[in-house]
Amino acid sequence: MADPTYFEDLIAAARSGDRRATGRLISAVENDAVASAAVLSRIHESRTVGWITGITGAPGAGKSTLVDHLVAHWRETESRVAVLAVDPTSPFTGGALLGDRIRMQHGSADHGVLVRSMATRGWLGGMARTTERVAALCIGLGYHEILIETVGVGQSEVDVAAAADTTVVVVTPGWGDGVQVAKAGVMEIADVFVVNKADRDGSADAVRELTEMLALAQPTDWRAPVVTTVGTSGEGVLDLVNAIAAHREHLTARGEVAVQRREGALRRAVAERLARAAQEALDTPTGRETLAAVVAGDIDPWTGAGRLLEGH
Ligand SMILES: Nc1nc2c(ncn2[C@@H]2O[C@H](COP(=O)(O)OP(=O)(O)O)[C@@H](O)[C@H]2O)c(=O)[nH]1
Ligand SMILES: [Mg+2]
Repeated sequence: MADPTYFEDLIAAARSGDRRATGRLISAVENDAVASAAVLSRIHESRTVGWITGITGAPGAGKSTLVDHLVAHWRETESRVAVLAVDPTSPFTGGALLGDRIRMQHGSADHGVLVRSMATRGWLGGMARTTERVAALCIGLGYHEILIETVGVGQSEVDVAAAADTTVVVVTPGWGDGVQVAKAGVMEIADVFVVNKADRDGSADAVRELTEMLALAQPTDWRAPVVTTVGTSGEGVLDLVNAIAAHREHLTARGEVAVQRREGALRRAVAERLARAAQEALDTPTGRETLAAVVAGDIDPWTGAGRLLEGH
């Protein structure tokens, strides 16, 4: 790994569709701080035509089913697609169900589709950061569409949404949890709303409730459209594709995508370097002494942190 051409060779192979090389790069980015920085600094700014779409919503809402349809749609136009699944409850994580379904549809030799279940524990800063890094890697490797499927409604989803260019929130009819959606800040992160399972009663009510909530929200220059889908039949999927495309055009026209991505990338790089420095400070003899003093109750943690970081 000391060989500087090691990652360059892997990147070149991955760009031409070599799956093993792609897998190795992803593992490096997921598991190792130094390797991650080495890889990501080498793919920076390369032919960035990719778009990152985050799909979030409660377990069972139909996210994976919709992801299948999106992949199928994008493969028809020969786009290279990467699916990153962050859903720990998804059968995909255990049984590779989504991966199997996608491979069944497109053939195991379809090198245009990458399906990856994210490691459940990132090395630093948790899943959200690991996902961001892998998404950035996929962009650099030339994937056109990157889909991040993540479960639930909570801080980690909000974090993952920050890594996405377009965030799709999936709800289902009778989602009496509309208030919870509002509370969890999902209204703010959604660029597109999907009411899936529109074959069930109450989908019109769900659409109305969402539309009313959106009308009350702070006006911005993008109002999230509400799309209805039936995941099992594929009905409405084209509307979803078009809504994602419309949001992409909107952001691109404002010329802010590159700015947002670069700013986000710098913030993450700084945060990672500082987190690593913190770990390294703890691993020194002074760090271990300080830790022992805090554990023994001789000094408080804040004094300990000051001693380590500022040397007093
Ligand atoms: N009736 C109905 N079932 C659906 C629809 N979309 C998905 N499902 C089913 O809902 C279940 C959960 O779907 P899945 O995509 O795994 O949800 P996820 O947990 O959000 O990824 C599966 O049994 C799907 O077949 C839909 O539009 N209507
Ligand atoms: Mg799923």
